[in-house]
Amino acid sequence: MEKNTRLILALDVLDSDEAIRISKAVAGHVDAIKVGYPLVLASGLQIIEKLVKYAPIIADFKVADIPNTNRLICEQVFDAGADAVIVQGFTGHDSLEACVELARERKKDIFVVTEMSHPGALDLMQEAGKAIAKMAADQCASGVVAPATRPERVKQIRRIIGEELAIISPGVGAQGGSASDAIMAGTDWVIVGRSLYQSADPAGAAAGIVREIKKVIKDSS
Ligand code: O7M
Repeated sequence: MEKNTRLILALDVLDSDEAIRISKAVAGHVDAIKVGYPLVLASGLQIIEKLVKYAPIIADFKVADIPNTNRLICEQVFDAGADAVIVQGFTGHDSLEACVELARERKKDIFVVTEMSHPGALDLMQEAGKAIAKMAADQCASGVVAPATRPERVKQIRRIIGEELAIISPGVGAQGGSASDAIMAGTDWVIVGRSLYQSADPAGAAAGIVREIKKVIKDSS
């Protein structure tokens, strides 16, 4: 994934025509499009090959199973044309290794969820977040998912994983997080859903976030 605009669209719409319309509109403003269960369950896995012409596709299936099942899932998703798969880290080193090994064979990417962005992540997930980040780094995953809603956690996770792995951060806009705070905390890409796909002008909304990101980077250099 090329680091250009540093913006990833979370395309949680259900209708495939709408998904294509929005992807076409924001192409050029986003470095990748994240598709997950809502769109794929409603439109089928073949939606991935329809969208991949607009941007690289990150398949957010938060894969969380035993190693063999994880590998089978990731195979299907890579075969469908996805460039990256998001997996959970809490299932442990062997489950993660199955995904990372396959991605290496296919020259694809795996992003590992550490701590999630919603309030309930504090109940159980946060405690394991740093250990998951370390495991992702030890296994040489492509990157981790860390919450834009808690920039201080992004900072801590960056310290743990170093500079080799990427951080992608959801929670900007509808969940209250800010793109500039997340970028300043050390995230590489912000993931934005509702603020883009519910906008009357998704391209304009995306361009606005990209401008904000570029400004904060310029101001801080
Ligand atoms: O901008 P939103 O809130 O409309 O969308 C955020 C997207 O990011 C949506 O697709 C969520 O499923 C996803 N997400 C989170 O919001 N929080 C997380 O901690 C993790 C993810 C995610 O993408 O996981 C990989």
